[in-house]
Amino acid sequence: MNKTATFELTLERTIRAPRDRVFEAFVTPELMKTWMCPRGMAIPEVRADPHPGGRYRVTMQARDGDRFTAGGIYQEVEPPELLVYTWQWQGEGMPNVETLITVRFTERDGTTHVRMTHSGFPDAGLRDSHNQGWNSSLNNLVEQFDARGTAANLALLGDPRSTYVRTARMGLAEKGIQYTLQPAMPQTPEILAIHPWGKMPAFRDGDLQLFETSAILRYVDEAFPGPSLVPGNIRDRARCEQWVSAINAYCYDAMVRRYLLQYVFPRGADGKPDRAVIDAALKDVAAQLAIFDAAYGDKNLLAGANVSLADLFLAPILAYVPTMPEGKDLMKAAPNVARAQAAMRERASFEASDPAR
Ligand SMILES: N[C@@H](CCC(=O)N[C@@H](CS)C(=O)NCC(=O)O)C(=O)O
Repeated sequence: MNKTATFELTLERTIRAPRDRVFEAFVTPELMKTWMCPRGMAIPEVRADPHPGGRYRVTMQARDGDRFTAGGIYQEVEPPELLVYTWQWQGEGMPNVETLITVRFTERDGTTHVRMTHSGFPDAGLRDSHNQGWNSSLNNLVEQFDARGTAANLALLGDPRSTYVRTARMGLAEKGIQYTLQPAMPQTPEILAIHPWGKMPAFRDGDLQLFETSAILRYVDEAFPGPSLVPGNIRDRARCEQWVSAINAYCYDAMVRRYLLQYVFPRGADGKPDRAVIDAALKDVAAQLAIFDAAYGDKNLLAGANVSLADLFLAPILAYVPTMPEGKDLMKAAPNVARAQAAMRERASFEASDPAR
């Protein structure tokens, strides 16, 4: 061990599973593969010989194909209570320091409490980067045993009536991810603690905080398994991005801010909707629906062969249009949009994110 090393980190988790099964997940290669890397990475190779003096090796792979390998020697293996092993990164450019991991497994009312100490870091920076990596990995571990574990880590803050909140909820549902919806209104301290502009949604995954729906769903998409929310093909991916950007820049303004919200929160004289604002918005809404009508043609999706962020951004906005006085006529004039929206309404993610539920 490096004698000058003094930094260490400790992480704890309570897992709803028997202690021997949690212990196994730390030392059995097929199980280690399912969680022992930060979110968004995969483990293509793992070897383990869990007895004192035995070696292990874990290779992690990032989405861009870059591989990182760590390995070490088991010092103490006492199933299902204690595991002590050295940890050292391999390969050029990796920190050349041998550190030590101690994991204690304690039974608590039918759950297992895991306490992991990783010691021997020569500086706080290296300790902190490992802290992030292990936090993410241990979250994976918790979810391997109990999908409800995700809901304890993931929180989406906002009002379910917001189209952006619904977009985020649809994305999470499409991925099959459990999360907690924390009701919160814009500009409140809960939202402002994450979103400097005070808008919703805001998002938390453990210690990670994010704002902006697109960023939230990009993270969720890369960090979790499940169907991809962006097309695999580069042209379709660019088209997806094009529609997300246009919906954010033009459609939300016309369809929601200047049209829907004008009826819901009237700002005209006598507290009535401002007709001039609505009429101007209506022209833009009709023009935008015609653009989408042409874009859909005989298809029901905006980009690629599967539902993508583009569809998830548009569907919650379109869901409000027919509820407006002129909405049904607007939709009648755009039959491809009406058909594509009907297909989106059939999706479980649409139902699961229904603000009325
Ligand atoms: N660009 C943001 C837009 C979020 C947004 O405008 N949210 C609306 C609700 S749909 C909001 O918070 N409005 C309240 C406000 O502007 O204060 C995103 O993509 O998340």
